[in-house]
Amino acid sequence: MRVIYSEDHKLRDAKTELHGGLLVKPFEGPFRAEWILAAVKEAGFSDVVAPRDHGLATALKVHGADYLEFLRTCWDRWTAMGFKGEAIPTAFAYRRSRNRVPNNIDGAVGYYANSVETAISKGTYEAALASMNVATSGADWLHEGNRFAFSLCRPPGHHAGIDLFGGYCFINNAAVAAQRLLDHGAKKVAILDVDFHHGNGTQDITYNRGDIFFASLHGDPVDAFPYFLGYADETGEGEGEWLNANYPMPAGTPWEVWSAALQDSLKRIAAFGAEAIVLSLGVDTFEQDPISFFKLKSPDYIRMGEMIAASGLPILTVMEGGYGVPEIGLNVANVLKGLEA
Ligand code: SP5
Ligand code: ZN
Repeated sequence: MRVIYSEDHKLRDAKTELHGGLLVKPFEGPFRAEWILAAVKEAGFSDVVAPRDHGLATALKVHGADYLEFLRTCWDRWTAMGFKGEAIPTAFAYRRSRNRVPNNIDGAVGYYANSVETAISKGTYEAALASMNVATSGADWLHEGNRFAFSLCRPPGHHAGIDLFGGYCFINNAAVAAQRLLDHGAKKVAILDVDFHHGNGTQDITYNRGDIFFASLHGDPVDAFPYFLGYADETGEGEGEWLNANYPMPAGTPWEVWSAALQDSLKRIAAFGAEAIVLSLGVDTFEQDPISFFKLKSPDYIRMGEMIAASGLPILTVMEGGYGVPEIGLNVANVLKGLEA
């Protein structure tokens, strides 16, 4: 298992997250990648390399050019307004409003946001780019004929849509990596999202595409972030009809129930004829996660890896969420162990 990691994740170190009406220290911070890297090394995965710089060409196939330019310039435009805090939107394109991009950065932040807990801070764009390169470098490792890579992405990506940020995500690392596998010659790729939260950004990007099957196992959106997508009746459109599979599950869901959904998603991936799986791995399904409500235990992550590897496909694991407790490192290492077992 090759591990791809960039120190540049540290450039994303926001001071604020809007939570329960307060600006708190973000749940998503540099400590996460450090805990995960330490645990993965501790578990014997010692082939850790830095990513290559792949530029924006692949990202531009899944994100709008205007959106990437917004991410690049947001912090400077925000500080040029004289604002003292981090960039958090205050006004939105909403039902029955027009969808024109305002010139004013205060308005533009609202236009491009799908949720507002996530502040754009100094260095966010640079860290998001590094995270994307971590993912695409993993895709290249698979393309070179290897079966497994772990892209230790931070910030995460699965809530980032075509032209939307939020949920701690800015560039959709998994979608860009899948695009890179397709550009390398794969005809069909699956993205399997096992993060606790629905991969609304990935679904946005893949919903009408015939070359990517998207499956997401997550907390039911009637009760869980990101609330407005992730229902089981979202099945894809156009060339992507029947190529979107959502598995919403209730509070308290244990491994026995969760793993049945995983088994079903793997059947769908096989039926689709995927040539590779991009695994959007969040370990916020853990029973001790501070913002989630599933009940997976540390040994369950070994079985998760084993079940996914039983697909027989090459697997690029891309880091998404998982918060609060040092066990996130152990849980990630357990998935990697299960994959290679
Ligand atoms: C990548 C990823 O996992 N992003 C998740 C972003 C979630 N942000 C909002 C969380 C709101 C949680 N509120 C539940 C409080 C439970 N006490
Ligand atoms: Zn999550």
